[in-house]
Amino acid sequence: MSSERFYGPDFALLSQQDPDIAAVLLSELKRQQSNLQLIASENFTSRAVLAALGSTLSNKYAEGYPGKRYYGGCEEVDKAEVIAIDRAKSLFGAEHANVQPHSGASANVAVYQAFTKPGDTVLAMSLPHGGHLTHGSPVNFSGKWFNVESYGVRQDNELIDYDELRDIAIRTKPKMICSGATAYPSLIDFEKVRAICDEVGAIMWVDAAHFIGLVAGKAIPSPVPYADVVSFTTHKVLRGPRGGMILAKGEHAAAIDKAVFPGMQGGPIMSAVAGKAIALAECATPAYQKYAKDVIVNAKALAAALEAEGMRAVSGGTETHLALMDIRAIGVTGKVADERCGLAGIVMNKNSIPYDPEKPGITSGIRVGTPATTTQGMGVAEMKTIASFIARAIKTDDASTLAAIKNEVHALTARFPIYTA
Ligand code: DSN
Repeated sequence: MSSERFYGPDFALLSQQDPDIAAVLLSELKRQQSNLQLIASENFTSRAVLAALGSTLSNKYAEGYPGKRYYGGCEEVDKAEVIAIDRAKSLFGAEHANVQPHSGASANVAVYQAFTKPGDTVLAMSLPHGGHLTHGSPVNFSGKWFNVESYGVRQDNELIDYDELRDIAIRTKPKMICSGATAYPSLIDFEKVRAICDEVGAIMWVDAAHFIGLVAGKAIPSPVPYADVVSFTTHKVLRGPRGGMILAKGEHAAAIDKAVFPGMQGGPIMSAVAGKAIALAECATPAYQKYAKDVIVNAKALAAALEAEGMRAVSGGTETHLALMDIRAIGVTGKVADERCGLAGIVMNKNSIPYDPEKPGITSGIRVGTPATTTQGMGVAEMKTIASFIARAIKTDDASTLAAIKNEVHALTARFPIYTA
C-alpha cells in the first residue's frame, strides 16, 4: 500500500491544498517506517487511534465534564468521554479517572494543584538520577513554585535507596511524595513508598508515564492499589494518542477534576479523548498483554546484547521497557553516540547516567527502549542485530560505514513494516 493511500482519501485534497505540509506527512511516515525507533517513550499507535485523532471531534469545545458542560452540542463527545473514563477505571481497577489532560506534564500540573500550594514541600526523584522535569527541575514550574526535595539511586547498585528516601521524608516532611522516572530501568516498590507516605502523612503520587503500558498489559505490578493519585501519558508503551490521564482514589476525585478543569485547562481535546478510549480497549486484549510482556523480553535481550558489545547496563539490566547504557568503556559520549546512531538510521537518545561526570547536554549514557520495535513484531533475534548496529555505529565516525549500517537498518525495518495494511 502506498504512503498516499495510508493517509486516506483526504490526503489527495491536502496534497492539492497544501503540498508543503502533505510532503512533511509523507516524509515523516517514511522516516518512521524505515529507521529504527528506539526512543523509550515513543511507539506506533493504531490506525483506529489515528482515525479518531483526524476526526471532527477535533472541532468541538467541551469545557466541563460529561453532562455538565459549559457549551451546547456536547451530547456526542460526552459519550466518548464516558466510554474513556469507564474503560480506564475498569482496565486499571481505579476508583476515579480523568481523561482530559493534554499531556503528561499537564497531568502533573493538575496533581500539584490538587494536593499542594505553592511553597509546599514535595519529594521526588532527581532528574539526573532518572526523574522528570516536572519532578522539581529548577527550570520547570515545579522547581520554581515548590520546595522540591530530591532522592536518588545508590551509587553501588543504581537502585532507589528506600532507606534514604524514608530519611529524607522524615526530615523534610513533604506534603506529597512522587515515584516515577523517565530513565529508571528497574521496578519501583510501591508498597515501601506507601509505608513511607503513611509514616510522614504524605500524599502518594506515582508518575507512571513510562511504565503504565506495562501495567495495562499486566506485565509488571500496578501502583493503583497503593497510590492516592497516578498520572501518566497515553502515548508511550500504552500505544494510544499523545496525551495524559490521571487515576485517583475516589476521595480525591473532586480535587483532581477541579484541578484539571477549570484549574489547569480549558476545553479538552475530544479527538484525543476518543483516541484514548480506543487505546484503552486495545490494552484490554490478550494480544496487548502478550505485547507488554514481549516489550520487556526484548528490552532485556537488547541490554544483554549491548553489554556483550562492551557497554554497561545501569542497575545491572532492566525489568521494564528501557535500558540505560553506560558507554564510557567505548570511549565516546552519549552525545556522539546519539549523533552517529542518527546517521545510521537508529533513533535513540543520549541520557545522563546516575552520578554522571558529564553535563546533561553531553552525558555518558544512552537510553534505548523497545516499545516501538516490539509493536513492529521484532523479537530477541532482532534485538541482537540492533545491538550490533548500535555498537558498530557508535564506534565509527566514518560516513560511508554509517551509511552502510543505515542500509542494513532499512533492510531490517523493511521486514517489519508498519502502517501498510
Ligand atoms: N520526553 C519523555 C521521555 O522521553 O521520557 C518524558 O517526558
